[in-house]
Amino acid sequence: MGQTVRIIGAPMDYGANRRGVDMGPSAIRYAGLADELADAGVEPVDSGDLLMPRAEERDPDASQPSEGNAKFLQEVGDVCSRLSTQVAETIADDEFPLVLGGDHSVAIGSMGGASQTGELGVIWFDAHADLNTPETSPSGNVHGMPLAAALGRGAFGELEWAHAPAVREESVVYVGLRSIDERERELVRESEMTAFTMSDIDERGITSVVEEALDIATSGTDGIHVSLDLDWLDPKAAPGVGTPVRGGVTYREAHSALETVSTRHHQEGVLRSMDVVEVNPILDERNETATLAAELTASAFGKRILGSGD
Ligand code: HAR
Ligand code: MN
Ligand code: MN
Ligand code: MN
Repeated sequence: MGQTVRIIGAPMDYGANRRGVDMGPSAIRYAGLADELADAGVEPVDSGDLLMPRAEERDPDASQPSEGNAKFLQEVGDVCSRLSTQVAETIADDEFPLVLGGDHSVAIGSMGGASQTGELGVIWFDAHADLNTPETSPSGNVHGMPLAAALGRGAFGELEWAHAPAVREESVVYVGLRSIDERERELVRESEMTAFTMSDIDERGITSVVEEALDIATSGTDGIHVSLDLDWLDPKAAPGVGTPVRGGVTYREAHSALETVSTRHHQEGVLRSMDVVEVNPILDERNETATLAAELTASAFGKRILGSGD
């Protein structure tokens, strides 16, 4: 058996605008994640879920934005602080942390933990830029802010434990970007981050784009974090997400992208951590999106049509 992959469930929905993503970890497990990972040649171990109070049980008044316009920042900060510790311990034990969301704000914890053992590169497979701050966010939803938090941008008082920045701009690469707020657009253009939009994928093909993303994210870093937001895919392939955006990658392009990641990982051991987020079983059709999440994760670890490995 290969590497041990430790599954860490983070059933958080404080960062999203609608309920349901808290059921993501169960749905992805139910879709056969452990068997898929075993098919990929790695050894899955499941830590279960991080405990968290349900959003309905929170006092809405106590959860009023304390920093600009950010809902439930206190709660998100508490969960991500615990998640970060668990991710860091998993890496210290020579295991691979695979975080199941939950909404995308869990990535603040994943990146916070993964960055404790050296310079971290990040590949962000997402329709969205997730670069808002409590000041710029049009929605107040923290799942639109995790990259800003990890880069140490904006006033995230509750997240001071994160010792941001967890990542540097030049080591962050977007793949598949197609929905971006006006302020985020300016920030991306001014920054040293690399953004491969859907148009780049149209022009160059997914494999070439992901190869270059890997070159950039691995350059000058000790390992990379892959953040897979299921709304990266076209809603036809992944209907069970809270903020679907037309024009995303196809089923095959998604597999190809993650297969490209695993090929590089087998050659150079580049992957340090991963999260799979935004699966919303309430909005899904027959657990299709959760199933896809499990399959794509297996592709990232080396599952192939004709078997596993290199
Ligand atoms: N940019 C918008 C906001 O900040 C939408 C965020 C969309 N949510 C996500 N992120 N699923 O990837 O509210
Ligand atoms: Mn330990
Ligand atoms: Mn996202
Ligand atoms: Mn998204």
